[in-house]
Amino acid sequence: MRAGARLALYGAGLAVAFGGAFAAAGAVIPDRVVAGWTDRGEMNQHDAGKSTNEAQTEESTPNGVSIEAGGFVLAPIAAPGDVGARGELSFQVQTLSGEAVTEFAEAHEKDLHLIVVRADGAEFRHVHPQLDEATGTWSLPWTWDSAGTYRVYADFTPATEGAEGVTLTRTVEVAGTFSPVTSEVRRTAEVDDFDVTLDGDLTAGTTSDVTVSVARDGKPVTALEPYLGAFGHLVALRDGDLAYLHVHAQGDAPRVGSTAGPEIGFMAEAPTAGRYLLYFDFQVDGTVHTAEFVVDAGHGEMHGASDETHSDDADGH
Ligand SMILES: [Cu+2]
Repeated sequence: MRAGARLALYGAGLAVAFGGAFAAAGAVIPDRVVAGWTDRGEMNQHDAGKSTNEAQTEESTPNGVSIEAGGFVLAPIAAPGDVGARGELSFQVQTLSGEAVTEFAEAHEKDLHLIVVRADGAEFRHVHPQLDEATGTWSLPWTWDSAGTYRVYADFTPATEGAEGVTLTRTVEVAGTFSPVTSEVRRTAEVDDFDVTLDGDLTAGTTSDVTVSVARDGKPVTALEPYLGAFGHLVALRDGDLAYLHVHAQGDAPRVGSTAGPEIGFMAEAPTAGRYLLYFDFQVDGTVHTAEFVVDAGHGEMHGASDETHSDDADGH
């Protein structure tokens, strides 16, 4: 199995690519735009010899819904089992033969990005555990704030030359009284003393401009600081299967001391119509904040769906 090629297709196929498929298409990416799967998207171009059937099958496999990908497995996660219990969250990335992986390639200033979110989209965390290079165990202090089923994502790049990024995921159950949150479309977020707004519509199968704007006390914030090598990070999860899309700001890495804002642009390509949960990380005055949005992607034009009635003037909804 050509793991690299398959991963490339994950990126392009799941297309949220929020940039990856966009890059693969050879289009021009504006400055300040964001692309997470650029590498995977480019890999896709080298894959032209693949049969259409094979490519289509693989493209339908979304990123970040499996414990296994690219020859790696996310081993069971150890974590406190109850709300409020202080402890540690730890895990290993292993090869298919069960060996712990101890070397990773740095991406966006970290060897591994850990995303933890409750299955209803609440309780989002984006953190960076420490690796014990002797054992291959990643860990960090951990306390759950609420009960429920959680999805834990390990987003990393293998140390092998030319390797593509891998996202593995597992569920973790946390005991306690569970109060699920029903997601509703939300384009503005109040986080700490910031008002953050998401503009732009998502349409399935097409690339859309999405802009995040940050204000404080009604004034635009132009003091967004570099964080993990970008002025802002966007994680997108597809509601329903929590397929994962980690997006970083495109363009030159910000210089130390430089700032940006109030707007950060992203390219978004939703693979399917329906709901997406977006988490925007940004840093001001040395503190990282996360704004949460919920948006619905509309149905785009379906290619090859010739046997379906298609209305070209269906703009009335
Ligand atoms: Cu990270």
